[in-house]
Amino acid sequence: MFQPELETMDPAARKRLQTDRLSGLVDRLKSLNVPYWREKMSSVGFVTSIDDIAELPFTVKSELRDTYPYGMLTMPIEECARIHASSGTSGKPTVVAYSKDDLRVFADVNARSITCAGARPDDIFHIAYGYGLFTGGLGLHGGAEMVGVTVVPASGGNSAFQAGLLADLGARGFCCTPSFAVLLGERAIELGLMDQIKAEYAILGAEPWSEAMRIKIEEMWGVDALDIYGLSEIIGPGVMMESVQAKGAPFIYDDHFYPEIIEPGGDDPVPRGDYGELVITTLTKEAQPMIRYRTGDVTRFVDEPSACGRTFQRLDRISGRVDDMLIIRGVNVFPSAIEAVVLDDDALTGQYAIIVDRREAMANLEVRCELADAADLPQRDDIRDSLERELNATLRIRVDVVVGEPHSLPRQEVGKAKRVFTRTGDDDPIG
Ligand code: DLL
Repeated sequence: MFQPELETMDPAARKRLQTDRLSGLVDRLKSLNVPYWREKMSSVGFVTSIDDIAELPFTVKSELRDTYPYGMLTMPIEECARIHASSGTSGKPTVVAYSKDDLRVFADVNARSITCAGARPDDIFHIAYGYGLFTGGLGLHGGAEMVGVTVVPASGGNSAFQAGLLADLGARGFCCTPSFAVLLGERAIELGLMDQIKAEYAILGAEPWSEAMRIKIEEMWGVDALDIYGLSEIIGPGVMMESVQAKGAPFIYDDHFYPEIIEPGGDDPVPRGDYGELVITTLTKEAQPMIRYRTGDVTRFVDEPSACGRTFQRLDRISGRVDDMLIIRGVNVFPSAIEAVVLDDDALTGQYAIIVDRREAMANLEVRCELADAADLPQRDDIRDSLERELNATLRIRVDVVVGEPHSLPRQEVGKAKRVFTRTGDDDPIG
């Protein structure tokens, strides 16, 4: 463990720490002479227990846009140490600022996460998340330096070159998006490099992925594939992480990021263990704290102690975003549920695209995938029929499946995988 005392803290002691941190944060925010915080905190009283958090107002993403770029800062921008940003869908990016201490916490939680995956200081660690305004590259990088590994700051893209680096430089661990891990694996196999690659763990996140995808990546690479979650508004990567001993239910580092789960679209908590929207309060962020930030990500609490001894609260891996949930003829469908079925079929590569066909009043769902081996082309119709049956049974709606030839679907070299496309006209949305 990177910070064993903090990571195995007795839950009652951690609750006292959370209360102290929240009450200190609320006092500080109430005393600020910043218009955004004056208004946000105007009706907030003093906090005497972490459970008082339910009385605080929520924060939503549009507030970051409305106060662009620096309206939510609690300190002058000149005193901040770094800025990151995520590209917005409507023009302006979402800007987030870090103080020096925020960067130390950012590095700490990523060092915890890399250690959770089994990293040791003598490892070579390959970072294939984008460096730059995106938090992935620099976030994992700061953590990796704290652990003391030798960092290969490869950044995103250029999969063939990166496969060569992994083979030549001897990385024991690497990190990237799960979709890039598949692309990189395909390249390594095509180039005959897989046998030379000695990686033992992969730290994957920044986009939703399924348990079936984990199995595929673990088999492809011979690694432990572990889920890391985070978002720029809260800090970046390192908000949640799985440990090797406790796959399936990542920890949320709740000494820094306090979680609640509420009804999607509503304001009340769901019963403990039910799925809902993850809401996070930053207990230690200085430059740009977030009070009850509605992440839009769907998960649930998993109240099982972990074999690794860490005592943070655990959550289910993120099933998707509230706004990515497709509603097809009244049935709620998460893209990750489709992914799980597609990946279960060994005849397919695991690449897929979901097309929501809205040309008629009732939306139709089409799933495109591709054969792993051209030798299976004569069986293509049987493979399609069996996948349609599986998808119908799992999702309880009719799905049209198209099985393409090997490599017929586009691969994405950089950024988060786009899996869902909408069809409104006659053009093919995937092009
Ligand atoms: O994606 C930070 C990050 C970098 C996380 C590297 C993990 C690894 P944003 O660009 O702000 O930050 O996007 C955050 O991505 O609200 C989720 O919807 C999604 N997301 C991130 N990690 C996961 C994950 C980074 N492990 C948004 N599983 C979040 C599912 C994830 N979704």
